Amino acid sequence: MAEPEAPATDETRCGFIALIGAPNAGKSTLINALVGTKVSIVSHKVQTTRALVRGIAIEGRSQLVFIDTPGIFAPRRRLDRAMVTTAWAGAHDADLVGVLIDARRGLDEEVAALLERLADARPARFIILNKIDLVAKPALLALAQAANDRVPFETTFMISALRNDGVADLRRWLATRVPAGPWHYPEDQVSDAPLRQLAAEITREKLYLRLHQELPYHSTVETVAWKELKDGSVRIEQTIYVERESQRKIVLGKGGQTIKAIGSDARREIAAAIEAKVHLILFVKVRENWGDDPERYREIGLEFPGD
Ligand SMILES: Nc1nc2c(ncn2[C@@H]2O[C@H](COP(=O)(O)OP(=O)(O)OP(=O)(O)O)[C@@H](O)[C@H]2O)c(=O)[nH]1
Ligand SMILES: [Mg+2]
Repeated sequence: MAEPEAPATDETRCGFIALIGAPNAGKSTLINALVGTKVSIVSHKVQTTRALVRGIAIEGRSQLVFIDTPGIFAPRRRLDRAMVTTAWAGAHDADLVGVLIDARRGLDEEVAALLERLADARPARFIILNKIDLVAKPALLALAQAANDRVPFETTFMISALRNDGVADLRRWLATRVPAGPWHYPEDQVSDAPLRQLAAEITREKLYLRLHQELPYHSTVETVAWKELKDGSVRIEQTIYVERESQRKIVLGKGGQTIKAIGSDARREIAAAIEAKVHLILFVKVRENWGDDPERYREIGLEFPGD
């Protein structure tokens, strides 16, 4: 009988794994499932993630640093361009790249264009068919074949990020694939985002969930003040920027109802995330063309693209 290979028990591993895909494929949902806690906001709308978000997980002796990226699509506005450029940069800098495909959507034009561009990308690639809870098995197999015909992938996973189905297998596989080396972050760290930024993202998520149509894409949220009070609670002030007075009215809602609801949803979640009582004060300001203001991009964590 062959001797089993001796495990290198004292060898640590650490690597960066970027998840890319079309908007709404479930990248952020998957990162949260892989990490085991919410590090990136999720909504049913497209273009929720705007900048690179890191989530960190430990699997055995391996530290896995996941990079959530904005969805990749044909950009129109300046903000779109910055998001898509950032997503590709995230993929290039990673040790491994996972391409997430919404299995129900399949290989449409947007996904095909993404695969084409990925064909000459350097890092090791694997494919993840997500949302398998919505699709029958034969269709999944056909989709896996079609994607691999376009670009050869190391392996294909079929998962449901929402139901946490197949996520543990993916994490175990990744733990064997990241390079040997020291961990980059302390063992208990799950994210590298500052709390101020996480708090702004949580409020933006609530905006996405409460507001309809295009409005969320014309707004951005910044934490402008953060003060720890004597009683252990935290007073947080945030500004929601919109582009027009009419949008400001919608965010405020009748008698301030909408902003109140957004504020109370956000306050509850921020309090849970930072484990302290939170007083959240929200301002809504009109800033025409904030989408062309370099300072707003810095706050989001994006490079300001030229014309
Ligand atoms: N049914 C089902 N829905 C899912 C699954 N994974 C994610 N979703 C849903 O898909 C929607 C988009 O999820 P996100 O995680 O925000 O997608 P994303 O790829 O990060 O989107 P962007 O940040 O806009 O690029 C949300 O409504 C999720 O609840 C899944 O496995 N099954
Ligand atoms: Mg996202």
